[in-house]
Amino acid sequence: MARERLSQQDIETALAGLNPGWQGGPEKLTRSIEFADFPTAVEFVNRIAPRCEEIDHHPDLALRWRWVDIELSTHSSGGVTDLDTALAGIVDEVAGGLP
Ligand code: HBI
Repeated sequence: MARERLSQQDIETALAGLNPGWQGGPEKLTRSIEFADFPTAVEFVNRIAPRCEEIDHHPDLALRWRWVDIELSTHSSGGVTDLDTALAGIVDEVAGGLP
C-alpha cells in the first residue's frame, strides 16, 4: 500500500513551518541552497546522507558548484507525502548549520 499523498492544503501548512526557500506542489517540494563554496556544498550532502538513511527516504540532489538543488517526492506514491515534509525539515536543520 503506497503512502498517502498530501493535499495541497496540507503541503501549504507544512511549508509554513519550513525555510521560505521551499516551493511545493502536489508532485514535489523543491529548494535550491547556496553555500559558501563547493566544499561546503559537498559537506551538506555528506551530512544529509546518514539522516536520509535513518528514515529510509532520499532526495533528488543536483550539486552545482556551491549550490545544491533539492527535489523531494515519494517515488513509490508518485507525489509529496509526510516523508517529504519531514525530510525538508531535516534539510533545513542540516543546511542551517553550514555557512
Ligand atoms: N525515497 N524519495 C524516496 N521515495 C521512495 O519511494 C523511496 C525512497 N527511499 C527508499 C524507498 N523508497 C524504498 O526503498 C523503501 O520505501 C522500501
